[in-house]
Amino acid sequence: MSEPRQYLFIYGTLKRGERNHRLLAGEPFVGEAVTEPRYRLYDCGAHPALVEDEANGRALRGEVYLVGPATLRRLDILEDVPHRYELLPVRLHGFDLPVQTYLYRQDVSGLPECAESWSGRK
Ligand code: PCA
Repeated sequence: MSEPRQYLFIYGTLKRGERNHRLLAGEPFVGEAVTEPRYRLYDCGAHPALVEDEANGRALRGEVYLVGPATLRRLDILEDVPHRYELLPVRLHGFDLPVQTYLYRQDVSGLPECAESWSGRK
């Protein structure tokens, strides 16, 4: 049996118009999405970092794709899973199916915070 496709919420360099978007070529775009207000987004310069903050989080904007296993394997390498990011469930507003995102696993102290979304086109 072939591995199933998975819903993936992306919020950084994988978005449309950003530098790694080509890695999602051919994967179905599901729609724009907003997280539940339980996360925070920081700017590492070349890429953003999404972390959990259940008590004081914000609603963050991104895009959802239905991604196949071969693409997910390539993305895991790009995102240096499990050292820099880890693929974990994320809660999106009004989206009740299981969806994952690349949560940042490193220290964000001292990084500037993004309000609700990140752009690499500074
Ligand atoms: N790439 C992934 C995680 C952060 C990044 O820059 C994304 O776009 O969601």
